Amino acid sequence: MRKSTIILWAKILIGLIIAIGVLLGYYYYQKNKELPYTNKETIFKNQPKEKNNQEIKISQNALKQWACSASVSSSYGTPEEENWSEKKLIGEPDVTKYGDCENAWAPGEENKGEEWIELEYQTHVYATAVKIYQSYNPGAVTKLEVKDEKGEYHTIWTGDDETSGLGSLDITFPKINFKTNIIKITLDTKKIPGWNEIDAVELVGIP
Ligand SMILES: [Ca+2]
Ligand SMILES: [Ca+2]
Repeated sequence: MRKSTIILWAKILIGLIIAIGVLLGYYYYQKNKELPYTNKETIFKNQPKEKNNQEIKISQNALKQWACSASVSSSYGTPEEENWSEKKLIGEPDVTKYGDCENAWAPGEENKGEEWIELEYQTHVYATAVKIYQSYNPGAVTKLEVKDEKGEYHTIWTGDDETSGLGSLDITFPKINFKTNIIKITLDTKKIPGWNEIDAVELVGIP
């Protein structure tokens, strides 16, 4: 092989190594980048605002989980066309900026009125918080219920959802005396004009 050919191949090889390095760097940057969600805390009405030692201990031992399955009253996405379907509620948030996005769930109609989503999690926990990540026209959540192991629903929170922009509604409450792995969220989609989209829902609790 001529010397000039060897130099050419060496240059191509170095170029390829640099290109792969840049692509890998970009991939890890995207993967580890924090999503720009802001949060709006709402507290169960009987709970004092100051955190006491007991609560701090609870938060340290808490398990954080993302939904592993979901069912809904209706959805814009069909089972074939998964975009905006209930499947988009599963796992951690993946909408990167405020706006209409197929990675979030959207109801079947824009402003029909009452809609609900029900999320299931891997591990049963004594729940202490639920965080609802909303990515488009937030503020329509009206109620949070948790289902006990006998299948009964318990209302944990009702009220005004003041989430704005790309934000999470964080509902914290005292540790409840039964374990749960299913939660149900009710929305009033009439209340907030436009499509009310939810990206993901986190359940926090003690296993
Ligand atoms: Ca609406
Ligand atoms: Ca999502």
